[in-house]
Amino acid sequence: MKFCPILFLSLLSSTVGAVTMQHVCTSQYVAANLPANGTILGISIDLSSVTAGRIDAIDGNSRLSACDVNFAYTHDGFDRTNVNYWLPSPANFLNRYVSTGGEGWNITENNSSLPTGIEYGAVAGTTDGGFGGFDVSSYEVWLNGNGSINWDTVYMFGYQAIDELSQIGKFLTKSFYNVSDSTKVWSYYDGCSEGGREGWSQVQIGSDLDGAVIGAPGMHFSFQQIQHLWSQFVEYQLDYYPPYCELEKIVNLTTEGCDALDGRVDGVASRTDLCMLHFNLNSTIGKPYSCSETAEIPNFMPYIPAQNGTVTAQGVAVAREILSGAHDNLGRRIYMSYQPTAQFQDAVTSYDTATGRYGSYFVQQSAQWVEIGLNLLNDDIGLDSFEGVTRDTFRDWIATGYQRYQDSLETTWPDLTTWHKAGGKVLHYHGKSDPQVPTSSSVRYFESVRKTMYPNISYNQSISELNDWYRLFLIPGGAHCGANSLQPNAPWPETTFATLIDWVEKGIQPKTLNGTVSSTGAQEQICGWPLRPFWTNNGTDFNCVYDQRSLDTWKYELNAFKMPIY
Ligand SMILES: *[C@@H]1O[C@H](CO)[C@@H](O)[C@H](O)[C@H]1NC(C)=O
Ligand SMILES: *[C@@H]1O[C@H](CO)[C@@H](O)[C@H](O)[C@H]1NC(C)=O
Ligand SMILES: *[C@@H]1O[C@H](CO)[C@@H](O)[C@H](O)[C@H]1NC(C)=O
Ligand SMILES: *[C@@H]1O[C@H](CO)[C@@H](O)[C@H](O)[C@H]1NC(C)=O
Ligand SMILES: *[C@@H]1O[C@H](CO)[C@@H](O)[C@H](O)[C@H]1NC(C)=O
Ligand SMILES: *[C@@H]1O[C@H](CO)[C@@H](O)[C@H](O)[C@H]1NC(C)=O
Ligand SMILES: *[C@@H]1O[C@H](CO)[C@@H](O)[C@H](O)[C@H]1NC(C)=O
Ligand SMILES: *[C@@H]1O[C@H](CO)[C@@H](O)[C@H](O)[C@H]1NC(C)=O
Ligand SMILES: *[C@@H]1O[C@H](CO)[C@@H](O)[C@H](O)[C@H]1NC(C)=O
Ligand SMILES: *[C@@H]1O[C@H](CO)[C@@H](O)[C@H](O)[C@H]1NC(C)=O
Ligand SMILES: *[C@@H]1O[C@H](CO)[C@@H](O)[C@H](O)[C@H]1NC(C)=O
Ligand SMILES: *[C@@H]1O[C@H](CO)[C@@H](O)[C@H](O)[C@H]1NC(C)=O
Ligand SMILES: [Ca+2]
Repeated sequence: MKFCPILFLSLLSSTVGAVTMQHVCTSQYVAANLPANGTILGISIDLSSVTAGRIDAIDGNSRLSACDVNFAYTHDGFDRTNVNYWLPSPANFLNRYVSTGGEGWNITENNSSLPTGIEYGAVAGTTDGGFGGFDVSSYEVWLNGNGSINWDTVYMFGYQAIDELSQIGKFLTKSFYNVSDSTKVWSYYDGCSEGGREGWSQVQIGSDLDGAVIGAPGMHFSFQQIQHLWSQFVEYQLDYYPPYCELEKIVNLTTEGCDALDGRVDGVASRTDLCMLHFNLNSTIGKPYSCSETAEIPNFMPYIPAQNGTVTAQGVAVAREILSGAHDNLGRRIYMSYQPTAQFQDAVTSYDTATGRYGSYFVQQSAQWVEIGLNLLNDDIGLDSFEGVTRDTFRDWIATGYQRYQDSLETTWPDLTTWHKAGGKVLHYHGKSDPQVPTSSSVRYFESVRKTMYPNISYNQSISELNDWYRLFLIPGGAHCGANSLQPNAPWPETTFATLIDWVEKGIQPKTLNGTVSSTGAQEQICGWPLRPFWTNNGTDFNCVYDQRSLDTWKYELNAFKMPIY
């Protein structure tokens, strides 16, 4: 017995059987439940930094309350990393812990990623990576004052900070709720985009987690950053800067033209692979377009005026070259591109109000990558011109990044034996119309893991072995880490964390994913790779089919490189 009955009753008024938040959500109680210095390699927690505050209703929902815990730790007295954990009330705690990640150059999304944990009775955590606060992006501290790379930043961003977040978080979770040694605390990771790359980093280092939900991972890091610049470079080479509306019209017409290829006319092009095989972009030439004006989104999208016109052959040539993907001067393939029906977001052009002309617009993150990550420019304005750049430069930029960051950011290690042997599960998803991370990069990695880990058995057998612990789902019509405004009838999986929990804790294998249609709220199933969705009986019967010719469209030989690219 932990409590004598009289003390028990006096402590608890309404929630009989559980300790209340008031009792445990204090900085003293939290500090007493943190790992002592040296328990986790190299980590010393600054106990004077611990704060704990109650959040009584998350997003206005009084069922969801949490203890908001913040503190800092150092590595043997050097540097300083801040972490933030939300802990569910003892009554709602379900023996779970989850680490979350960031996006872009950020390792965190602040506390916006934490409610998902609370909803499922999990302690949820996020870290600032040691970069100087939750409002500091990694790129701000990438370089030392003398211009050399700050490898502490790179490795913390690459994988170390999330691993430490998990280790401290799991310790705190057990200790805070008095979980007995014989009771398991299930531990997870959940993240998308850069957060998806961070998830793979944890799986690849064999982190001691039970499962990971990984969305649209920005893995193949050196390729991914340079890929963002490819669309702009195409416009530069073809010397045509299409109004964004023209490109969006091409996307809409592609979706329309490919809608029926999946066997159901519903405004969703669920089979971008068949689209690639059968749709001729030239059919969009001459079609009228018009758009209203769009406000600037700083660092992301320029101001776009109201515009109208007809799709031009030049616009189609730009679209075709973007979709064909980066090639070097000899025509050898450098990387894969987005699927047809993905918005041409990287190709957005800036509008000069003085001249009324469109020109190039550099995606800030990737311009910064060339400037800071590759450290190749001698000024501090970032990449803002392609003067002197050729297709071979693209290959060389990638080769430089690949070599420099192979063990920190590339995140494509294909041998997951440690993770697999420990029983870890991975639920990996990726929107089929993702305009920021090529969907095929997820397929490429899945296939690399399959071939690396199961080289000696048949294809079907290897898929079945792999699917016991790693499943990939391509989301029809899905955009980057969310539903697609251009295909509102497409499903988006809203319950991936719940699905992973069921898989890990109850052994329920997710053969398909639950998706919610944004326009209607209807539920639809999403097929697991390599099966593809196909409707028969005039769009009434849903099937997940095997289609070799379609599967072949997802495979690319990156023959501009002599190194293996996983
Ligand atoms: C752990 O180390 C930190 C930083 O060196 C120090 O501030 C703190 O007092 C130490 N904690 C304990 C319990 O010794
Ligand atoms: C979440 O973090 C922001 C700062 O990023 C803060 O203003 C806000 O109060 C926090 N929300 C809660 C519920 O703690
Ligand atoms: C996190 O919150 C801080 C304010 O505390 C804000 O400056 C910063 O932009 C936020 N970062 C993200 C990624 O939302
Ligand atoms: C990254 O963090 C910075 C600083 O907190 C913030 O201004 C920016 O919006 C964040 N970017 C993304 C993509 O979240
Ligand atoms: C650059 O600065 C870093 C951090 O201060 C230091 O460790 C490194 O030795 C310096 N490198 C050179 C070449 O001065
Ligand atoms: C854990 O045990 C301690 C000591 O018995 C007690 O004070 C505390 O309330 C317990 N915490 C929880 C969450 O049950
Ligand atoms: C593309 O389709 C979307 C969704 O139907 C619509 O909102 C948008 O205006 C269309 N864009 C163009 C350029 O026609
Ligand atoms: C598309 O049209 C261009 C001329 O505008 C032509 O050169 C090209 O061969 C056509 N492509 C296809 C696939 O029809
Ligand atoms: C097209 O845009 C011009 C201004 O650029 C405007 O005068 C004209 O009315 C617009 N036409 C249509 C059909 O929207
Ligand atoms: C595959 O077969 C080769 C040759 O028989 C053997 O050397 C290798 O260990 C096998 N690999 C695995 C992963 O079983
Ligand atoms: C998926 O949806 C079905 C109903 O369509 C439901 O029974 C099931 O609980 C859902 N699974 C998850 C993990 O949400
Ligand atoms: C097929 O379904 C569409 C609606 O999705 C309907 O308009 C059409 O009449 C159906 N065709 C047949 C042959 O039933
Ligand atoms: Ca369709």
